[in-house]
Amino acid sequence: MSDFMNRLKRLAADHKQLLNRPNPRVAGGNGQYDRHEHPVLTSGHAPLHWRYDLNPETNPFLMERLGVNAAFNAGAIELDGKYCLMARVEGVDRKSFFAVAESNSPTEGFRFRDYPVLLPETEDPDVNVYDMRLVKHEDGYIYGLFCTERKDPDAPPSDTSSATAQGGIARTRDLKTWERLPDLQTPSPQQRNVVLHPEFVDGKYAFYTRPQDGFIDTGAGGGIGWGLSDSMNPAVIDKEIIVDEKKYHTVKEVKNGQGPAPIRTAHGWLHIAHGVRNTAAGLRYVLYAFMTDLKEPQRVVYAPGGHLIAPEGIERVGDVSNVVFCNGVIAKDNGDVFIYYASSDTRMHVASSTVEKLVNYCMHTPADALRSRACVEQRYELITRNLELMKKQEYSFLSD
Ligand code: M1P
Repeated sequence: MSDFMNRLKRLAADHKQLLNRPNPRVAGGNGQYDRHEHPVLTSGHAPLHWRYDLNPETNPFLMERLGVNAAFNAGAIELDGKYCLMARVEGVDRKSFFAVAESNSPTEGFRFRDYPVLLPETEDPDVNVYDMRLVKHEDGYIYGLFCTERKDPDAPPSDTSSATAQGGIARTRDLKTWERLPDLQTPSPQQRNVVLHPEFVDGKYAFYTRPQDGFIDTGAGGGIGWGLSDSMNPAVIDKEIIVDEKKYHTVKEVKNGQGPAPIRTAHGWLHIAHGVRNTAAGLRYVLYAFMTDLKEPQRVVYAPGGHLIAPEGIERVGDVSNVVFCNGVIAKDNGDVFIYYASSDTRMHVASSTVEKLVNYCMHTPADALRSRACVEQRYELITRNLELMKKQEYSFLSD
């Protein structure tokens, strides 16, 4: 057999092994959720026929011709009995694009479809698109809300990196055929992390936004915003209010952003978001949770302090290290919740939980007390209650 064929067979065998790798839960979690042993999607999951020219005549060394650098920040939806991830796939040329990976299992066996999404453009073509939230809206469409990035037209010629970010919108019924709609218009100069609320509010489309003055720095943009629009074509928000503000000396001190669309529960809308703080080693992104009122989804009713998921182990390292980011979650009718989160702008993971556990976490975890002394007082209260319990016979093993 030729070297070409030998190499291709080996590549195919390795790829198959990666795709079929079992992904058991990791025991010993903190009660809020369980991690799983392996990432659910990586650059290595990209099909060989996306990356290699498989013709020995034109590619005698079987080189990668269009490499894939990363697969991360995936939207998620359950459709026709399949778990579908809308991954942000990044080519080695740094451009991101969207691609659906699906599986019959929520935690393993994800395979990309044969082709990535050929997203229609607006009259002002996107230079880069990323971080799609998939929202099944009560109007019957599945909306894809994503960030569309273009070079800043006001940047001086010497500045070849300033960009502008806006909320891009497309819709579909089957994740195959896409209709591109005009970008969201808001009073803010830039937008990222725009998410559609799944239900009408006062007969209007409701959006979570993240107003920002600059591309990286949110400036006066004070946190996760909220606004209403009469239509989706075009979607126009005249007035933006802040739902969940960034706050000094918390996990969302520098900025924050809505994750996936919130989950409807009996006790309110359950939100997963990301919070960012600065450190000597750069920005640190963690996930946190909160709940809003069922009738007024813009009103926070429970806000547990601190992070829900922070990067751990291998998750801490990647193209943009010390980052976890979530824009996809699947909540099943039986109450199971699968949180799809990316680590360090490189790969996708899943954490398994339930609506019951996450609601309990939100309702009964103390809010951030915002000062060291007040936080110690919170802990004193917990310790004192526990020490009382520990006097009982059935707890004696804790003191042995
Ligand atoms: O690099 C970390 C994340 O940075 C951005 O998120 P935010 O706008 O909240 O800072 C996004 O580019 C996101 O894709 C990326 O994971």
